[in-house]
Amino acid sequence: MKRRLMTGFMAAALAGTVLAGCGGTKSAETDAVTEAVKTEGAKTAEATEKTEEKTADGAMITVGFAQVGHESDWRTASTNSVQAALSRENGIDLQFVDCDNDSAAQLEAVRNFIQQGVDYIVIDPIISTGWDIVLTEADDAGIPVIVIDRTIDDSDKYVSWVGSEFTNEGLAAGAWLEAYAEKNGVSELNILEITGTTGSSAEIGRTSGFHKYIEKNGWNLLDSQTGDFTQEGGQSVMESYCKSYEGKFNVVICQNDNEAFGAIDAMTAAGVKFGVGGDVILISFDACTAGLTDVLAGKINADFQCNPLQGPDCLNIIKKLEAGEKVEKKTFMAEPWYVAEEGLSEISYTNNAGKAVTEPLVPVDQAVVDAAY
Ligand code: GZL
Repeated sequence: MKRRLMTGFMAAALAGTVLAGCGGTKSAETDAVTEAVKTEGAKTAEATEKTEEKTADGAMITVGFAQVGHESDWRTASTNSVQAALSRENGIDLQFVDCDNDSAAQLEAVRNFIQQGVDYIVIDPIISTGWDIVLTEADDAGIPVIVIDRTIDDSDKYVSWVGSEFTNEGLAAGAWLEAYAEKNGVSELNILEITGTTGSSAEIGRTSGFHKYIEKNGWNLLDSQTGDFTQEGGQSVMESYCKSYEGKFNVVICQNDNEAFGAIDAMTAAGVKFGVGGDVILISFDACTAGLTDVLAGKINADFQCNPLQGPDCLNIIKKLEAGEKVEKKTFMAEPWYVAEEGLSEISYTNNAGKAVTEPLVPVDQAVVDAAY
């Protein structure tokens, strides 16, 4: 749905409505409304000119996309998916801003899109709070906002969100570790955690879900520090852990593959044996191609997918809005759980919606790696 262009006819109708509905003195009211019509008329002329300009360009729809940054393989796949779908061939003029994991820069990018008068704004929010004021500004400007991947938790002034159930990802990881430990006779779990960007819904959900299993089983969480979803972050935290907890840990959980790559480098340098047949169980999230390659090699024991491919969903939502159709407020991506060994074929747990679920575990072979994002 394009922002509605106030035609002369609509402005007159509006003036009629305002006049009939106000009850103030007629003459003052009439003057005020006449002024309003003049202003709307000027806007209409400008907007019409803009539309003609767009028509000359083949009616391109302008979309502003404020992306988290470029911190991980997952992010690269996310950016590529949106840029491939919101393309000029599909009638979209995409204004892309890489916000470099900087929340202030992301708010500024959205405000600039509002100033530019884009037709739609797409946001992958770095953190889940601090959004209501700028979303109100977009709403006042009549610009629909689509949110992808991470969630905005302090405002509902957006038309649609497409992403992952992060708490379920954490619950699934806990359920798998519980079953894996039981099957392999690991009675004591001493866990080191490397979390994602603090305050992102991905970090909040994965932490919340996995910690339910720590509490349920009395597992020993030795330490938890953020790796900010980067390989450098994962490596530096793991280097510190290898010094502080040498010989005391048997589980490392990283909240994305790039942190796991860093942890692998650090544990390898420290002579720690991890993965299949090792002393330390390594768990990760995202299941990008490089992550699944490490699962196939037995370096990562289990990798819980987070699906980055929301580009086609964005395009479909925009097409529906342009056609005046309703869109879903929330859409969850389908996400498999991958494992290095075939010992366990499924996990059962109560998901974040309170539903008892049983979900398959997918053993990784080369075909799975080749099909990864
Ligand atoms: C989760 C996504 C996270 C990924 C990381 O949906 O926002 O951010 O898990 C990425 O790899 O950096």
